[in-house]
Amino acid sequence: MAHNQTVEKFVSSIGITLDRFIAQKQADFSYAKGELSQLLRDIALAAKIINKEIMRSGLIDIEGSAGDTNVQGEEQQKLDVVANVRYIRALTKGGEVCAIVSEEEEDMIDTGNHNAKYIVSMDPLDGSSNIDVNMPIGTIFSVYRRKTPVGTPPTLEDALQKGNEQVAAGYVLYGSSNILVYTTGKGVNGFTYDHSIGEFILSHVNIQTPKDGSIFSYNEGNVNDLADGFKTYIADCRSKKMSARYVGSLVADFHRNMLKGGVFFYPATGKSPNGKLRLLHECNALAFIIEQAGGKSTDGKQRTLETQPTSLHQRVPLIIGSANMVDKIVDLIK
Ligand code: P6P
Repeated sequence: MAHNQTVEKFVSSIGITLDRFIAQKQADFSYAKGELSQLLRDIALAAKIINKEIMRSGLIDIEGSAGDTNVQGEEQQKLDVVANVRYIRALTKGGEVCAIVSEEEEDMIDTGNHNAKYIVSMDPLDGSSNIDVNMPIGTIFSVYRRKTPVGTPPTLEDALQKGNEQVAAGYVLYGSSNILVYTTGKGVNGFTYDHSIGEFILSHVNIQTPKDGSIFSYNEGNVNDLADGFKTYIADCRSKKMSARYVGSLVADFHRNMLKGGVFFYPATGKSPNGKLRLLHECNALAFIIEQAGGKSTDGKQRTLETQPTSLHQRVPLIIGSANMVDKIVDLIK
């Protein structure tokens, strides 16, 4: 093998790291002075740490219940609590965030960084009941510019912003491989984690979701609770022999459907009259991402991103994915 081919084999480019991509894209925003870039790096750091703990969760007694319930009344898993602390610490120490709205925290957290411009809403570890059975789980985050003056304490006005006010949104999927996907409103890009060098490397450029798909995702156990329009849609999917795929981990179902084309829906049910998923911690971020990827997200009546939040832990019905599939469901449930 010629010298240069040998050398080439060992010195091929690792690709674009997340840090370098963020820096390059910072130029997209004239007002940006690096704070949002630093914020995204802080999230990526926490994701790397959480990833390490998830991968060893069966070995370090970090699985199972933390013996407490969160504000949702759901049993907290140990990793829920660990992830919550990791992200809060990373964002607080990073200094770019004045407040954090976490699914695991009853109230908005004032980080003390009152000169910071941004606020983050997040679900530190979604789908955590899947941890003990090695199913994929995820982190979901939204970034907003604060409404209150810099230098003052953050207020609920900063937290209760519509999803269309987001400046960035993303998720981390801890799955067969780990991928961080985010948007700042100029397209959606995915970065796969290379454990050997501890870097997220650009792997999915400008993700666009198909307008149609052959995957539908919902919890079959709720079918008797669903409005007739959903039952009609489900029957139609079955008649077309579409694939029913439901992991029970929102980030995993969302990511697969976005890449392949499909629709996920968690409507109002008897047990969850407003739907189960949280507007601020989960739905707004995924709605921003899916719209940037050419898809749609709605509660059945209005775009998810136009919903005015009224409380930190507000739940909303969610229909999200390929545009034509979302449209069809909306037409049927009208
Ligand atoms: P169900 C996990 O608890 C979660 O919040 C999402 O990740 C997931 O999509 C949904 O709930 C699953 O809910 O009622 O189908 O078990």
